[in-house]
This record gives sequence, C-alpha cells and structure tokens, in this order.
Amino acid sequence: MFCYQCQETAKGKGCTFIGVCGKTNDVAILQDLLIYIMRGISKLSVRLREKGIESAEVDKFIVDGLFMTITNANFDKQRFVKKIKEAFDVREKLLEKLTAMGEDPLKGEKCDCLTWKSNNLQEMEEKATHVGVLRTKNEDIRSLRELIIYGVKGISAYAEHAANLGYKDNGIYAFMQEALVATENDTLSADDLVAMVLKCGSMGVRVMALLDKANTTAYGNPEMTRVNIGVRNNPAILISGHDLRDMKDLLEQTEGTGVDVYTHSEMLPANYYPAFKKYKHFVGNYGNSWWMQTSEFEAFNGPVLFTTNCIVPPKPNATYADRVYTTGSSGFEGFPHIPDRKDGKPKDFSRIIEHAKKCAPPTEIEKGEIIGGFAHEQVFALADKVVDAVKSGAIRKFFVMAGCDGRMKNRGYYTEFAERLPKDTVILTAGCAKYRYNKLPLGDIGGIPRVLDAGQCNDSYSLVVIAMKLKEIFGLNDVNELPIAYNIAWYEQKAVIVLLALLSLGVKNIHLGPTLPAFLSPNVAKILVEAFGIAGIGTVDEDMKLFLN
Ligand code: FSO
Ligand code: SF4
Repeated sequence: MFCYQCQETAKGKGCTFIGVCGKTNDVAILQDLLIYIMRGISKLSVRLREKGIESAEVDKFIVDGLFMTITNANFDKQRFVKKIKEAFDVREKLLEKLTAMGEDPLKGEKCDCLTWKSNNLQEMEEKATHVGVLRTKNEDIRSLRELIIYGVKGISAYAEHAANLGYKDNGIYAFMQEALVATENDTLSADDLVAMVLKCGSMGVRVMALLDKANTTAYGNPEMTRVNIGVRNNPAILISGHDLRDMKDLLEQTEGTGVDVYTHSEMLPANYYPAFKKYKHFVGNYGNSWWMQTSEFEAFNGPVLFTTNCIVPPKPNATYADRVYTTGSSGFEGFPHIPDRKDGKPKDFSRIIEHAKKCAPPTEIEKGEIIGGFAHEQVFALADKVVDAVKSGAIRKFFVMAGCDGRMKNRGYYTEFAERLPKDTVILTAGCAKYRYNKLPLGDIGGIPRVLDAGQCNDSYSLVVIAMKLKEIFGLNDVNELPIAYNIAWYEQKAVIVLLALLSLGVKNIHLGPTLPAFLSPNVAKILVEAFGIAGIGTVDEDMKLFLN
C-alpha cells in the first residue's frame, strides 16, 4: 500500500505497511482498485454525458465510492469488495449503452480501467497493487493528480449529505467524473492539471453552497446557542459525523423512548439548528474531537452512531466496540451497519435505540456550556455590532482558524495561538479544529464572543459568505484587503476541498498546518506559494508577529 492523503501520514511521507489511521494494507489497496475502476466508469459516463445522457445511478455510485475512501470513513474490507463488484456492473451497463448506440465503447482506449474484471479476491488484490498512487512516475503529475482526487473526495462527502436531503447538482457530478478522467489522462500537462485543481476549488464552493442550502432549508438557519456539555441521568445515544438527515431521523425515532441523544465531534453544530433544538431529549454535546473517542466512548456507556468519518479503530481491550454502529459511507468490520434509507423513508435506528435502553447513562466528563451557531445569517444579524466594533478598533483583526483537529502533539500550537491572540481579535471557525480552543475562557468583545463557530467543516462556506459581506459593507475591491488572517488546520480530504475553495475565491496568504501535505511535490508546493502565498506555520511567537504586523 501507499497512501499519503492525510496530514498524519507516516513520517510525513506516506503509509506503506499500515495506515497511521489504522487502515490495513488490504483495505488501502482495495480503495485504490475501486478508484481505478471508477475512473473507467467516469470515462464512459463523460462520453455519454456529451450525448446528453446522464445516469443518476452512476452519479450516486461515484459519490458513495469516493466518500468511502476518505480518511477514517470506512475500514470494512468486505464493503470494498462488494463495492468493486458493483462497480463492474455499473461499468458494464455503460459499455452496453454505448454499444447499443452504435458506438465503439472502447474507442481507442488503452486503459484497462474500462475492461479489467475479476470477482476473485486474490486477483483483485493482485491488480490493486498496480493501480495505486505510485503508478504515476512523474512526482509533479502524481502530486497534481492526487490533489485533484482528494479535492473530489471532499466534494463527494458534501454532495452525499446534500443528496440525502434531496439536493442534487448534475454540474457537480459531471465535474467529479471529468476530474477522475483527468487523473487518468497522460496527455494532460501540469498546467492542465493546475487548471483542473482550480476548477475543483470552484466546485468546492458550489457543493458547500448546495449543502448549506440543503441543511438550512430543511432545518433552519443556525442560531447563537449555548450547548450543554454535561450529562443527564438517562440512557443515551451518541451521534457522530456530519449527516444532518441521520440526526433528524434519530431524534424523531428516539423521542418519547426515554433515550437521550448527544452529539459528538463534528455533529456538535446540530445543536445550533432550530429544527433540532426543539427536541427535549436532545441534551447537548459529549466529548471532544474525533481522535479522543477511544477514551470518551468508554465513558459514554451507551451506543454510538457514526454517520461519516472520523472513526478510530478501537483498541483490543476497548469495552465499547460492541456498541458502535455505522451508517452511510462509514463502516468498520464488526460494527453493525444501518442500511440506507429507501424511497426517501427514514432509516431504521430501532436496533440502536433498543441497545441504548440496556445501557447505563453517560458518565460526566465535563460540565458547562459552549457557544456556537455563528453561520452566515446569525452573523448578518449581528452585522451592525461587528462593523461598529471594527470601525471603533474594538476588533482589530479576525482569524479564520477553521479545519480539522488531529492527534499529533504539534496541534497544541492552535490552542496556544488562540490563547495568545490579543483580546481585540476574533476567531472565526468551522470544523473539528475548534476543539483545540472552544472551551477556553477567551471572553467576548462588546457581547461578540471571541470564538465564532459557524459549524461543521462544510460551514467554512459561511465564513466565506461572511467575508464577502464584510467586503461589500466596507466597500473594498478585494477580499484580501479585509482585516482577516487565515491560519487553517487540516487533516483529511474535506479540508483539502475547503482549502481549494478558498483559493478559487482569490483568498491569499493562507497558512496551513500543522504540516504541509506530503502529497505536494516541491514544484507543486512552489506553484501554490507563488500564486497564492500559501505558507506553513512557524512557532506561535513567530506567527503572532507575522499575523499581527
Ligand atoms: Fe473533522 Fe474528521 Fe469535518 Fe473531517 S471529524 S476531520 S475535515 O472528518 O470532516 O472536520
Ligand atoms: Fe496513512 Fe492518512 Fe492514508 Fe490513513 S489516510 S493510510 S493515516 S495517509
């Protein structure tokens, strides 16, 4: 195996025997094979699209397939085997369709991503070792191809959540397939691929806008909310991940059962939505960001539902492994998987609810409240206050500190950075990065909290909308003239698409940490530095000086 798609990749270079995330060699190579066959499917689908033929089945397949390969989403080997077999069937139908139209389905194509097939696991594994990342020998082309793939994986996650709420965009699906094809096209130059990277960024904005519309139309606009982080004395279910439709189904089905619901990690922002706040058995948020789950799930005592990443494989002596469930694109061998909803009907969470009834209430690990819900509409409602504070100098600068958290010690940088920021600065955040500082007593500026949490990583879109609004209010020509600095933390591929989205909007001088991606070759990194002023992070001292001058 070779995988370098996330920030925690082994030695900052690549995982080769087993993933730092726990992904095994078997799963890693099957993910490579799945992506390879999806390239073949995309080649055929792109040709059919040129003839005006779209397939909802193909679109969904590509979205799900990519999402399953995101870091920490799915560790279940059998699910990948099944998905690869399904991929052969999906591809076959497209080949047949082209043939029926009188076309040569292979038309000059040499890539065996269009033809290779085997239902034998050993043969699959053998093939898989030849179609991974390192197959592209030129390191700059490899770097750009992978940057595109990771961006599209990020898009897939947000597209899936939006689709679960009935929001679909054929333009986004078409782009995802076009991008997969581009990463298999040897005639494309580095410049062509850079153009594709930027297009990927603008599609990132588009998919985040779509998901924002889906979430806010279905559940209302997030509003300023004080979220309880303590516990009550009832058995409970902990829900993690990003899928708000799953959240809704779970809240509805637990109502009146005596089982409470708590959010975990990236589901915390569900507490900010009017449609969810009304449920009396929705108690609040339990625990911290994803990587602390191994101890926090022990203490929770009740079942845990993963709607997406980030899953950490339980330690061999974990007492909670028999009470974790997955759904959607997430999976883990041994965790029961709740099947997809059919015909738009709710998913059936009764099994988890029955399980919860037999469990002890959660053990308290924290007490108090955290504040959040500062997505675009809530911030617009405070716009006069914010603008006055900027004009009077009460707010000197905003710091976008969105993105992900992770387990590496050097992420302590973000806690220290937040603590040491002067009192006339405000942090704008989204994603699980916030857990590094959202429980610090950072105070407020004239009633405006110094940490404004917009929501999940996809709600970085809100931060962009807020920046655009401020640009308009202050009559500026360029978003980079605003007193906003970007100090973003990344971990997995959704953060990659958030970054590309910001670049496509012309945001410059983003600092990215705690380390720059291993998949950026020196030349590709140079392009990003020269064109966009991207930089890594230094020490807190150095960066404080740099950002504040
Ligand atoms: Fe975090 Fe995990 Fe939202 Fe990611 S929980 S790391 S970027 O999945 O998606 O922020
Ligand atoms: Fe390694 Fe990250 Fe890939 Fe997991 S996702 S195998 S930790 S690079």
